[in-house]
Amino acid sequence: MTQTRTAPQDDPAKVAEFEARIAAGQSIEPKDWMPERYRRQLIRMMSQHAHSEIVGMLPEGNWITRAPSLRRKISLIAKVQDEAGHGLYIYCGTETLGVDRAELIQQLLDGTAKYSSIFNYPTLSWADIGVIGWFVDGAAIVNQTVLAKASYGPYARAMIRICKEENFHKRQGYEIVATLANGTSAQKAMVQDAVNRWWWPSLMMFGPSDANSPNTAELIKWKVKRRTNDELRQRFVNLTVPQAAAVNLTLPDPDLAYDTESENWSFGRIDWDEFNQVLRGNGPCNRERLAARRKAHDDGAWVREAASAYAAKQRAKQASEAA
Ligand code: FAQ
Repeated sequence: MTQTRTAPQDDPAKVAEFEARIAAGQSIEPKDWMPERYRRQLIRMMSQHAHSEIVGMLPEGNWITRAPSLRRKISLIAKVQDEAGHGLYIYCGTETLGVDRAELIQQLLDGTAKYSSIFNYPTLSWADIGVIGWFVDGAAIVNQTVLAKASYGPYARAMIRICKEENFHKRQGYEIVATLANGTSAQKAMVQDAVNRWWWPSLMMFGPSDANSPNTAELIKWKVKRRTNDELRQRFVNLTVPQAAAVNLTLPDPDLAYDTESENWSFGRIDWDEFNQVLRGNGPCNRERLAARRKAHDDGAWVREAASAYAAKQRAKQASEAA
């Protein structure tokens, strides 16, 4: 882990005052003074999070037309729509740090910004939609419940609402999984296959191991992160193992074993080479996801132009009425 890097322009007395506020558990708000490095770290993490929500709509959106019943279709549309909303709250939160949303979106479209590795895997069957709700939203809840206590007020408050919605998402996913697991042998095989494919990428969502996480020490020090990547990954494993057993599905890890001393489920080695490949843009769907976002952005240009023209017209009208 790297040492805390303080930008040269930061006044040490102000940094000390800021860190005393953090230590006292106070929330940092947009107009409060903050070290430049804190601001940059938040922009990095929050914008990556917002991008993840937006790109995360794609694997599931792929199944809206093929959901097996009207009820499933309604919940999936609502879920995907919620994810757009989460992206918007977090982009708004990021803008409170003085950065323009258009700039952040451009970084995503240019391929210079990261988004969660998990969304670079394909959704091959309907069971994948259940398993995404169970694993991916389950992992997001573990991560974001803790972020709801982050030191930066706008981010923490966005997480409270988002976590409430993620709980519905997880339930709809687990319900699909439980239904398929209790279904025909073909349905059970389909859901087991989805579990096998999504388990390891879901563990990678929590980020590199603590020993290889350059940002964790600084973010923990400033109480943006309240738990390390490995701590949250372990919590997710501990919660998920009994959920898999309850629906008679197996997790694809022969090394899973309960350790009575630590009361944790120990698990096998994560394939970090695969993780790093996905981060470098070489996952199964990286190119497809970016191409889809670029197309959506281009197709939506007329909406942005119309909205700007309408806003300009309203401003002109208000100005002429005030004159
Ligand atoms: N994928 O030093 P660390 C969701 C990057 S939302 C890609 O450990 P940090 C909802 C990391 O950015 C899912 N990149 O970094 C949903 C850094 O790169 P940089 C997203 C990753 O920030 C459900 C480098 O590796 N959630 O699922 C990943 O301390 C269903 C070194 O890593 C959030 O973003 C990864 N998995 O910890 C939507 C939560 N892991 O910038 C649709 C907020 C690490 O230095 C359907 N974020 N990297 O070039 C966080 O909690 C943290 O930022 C971590 C990473 C834990 C993701």
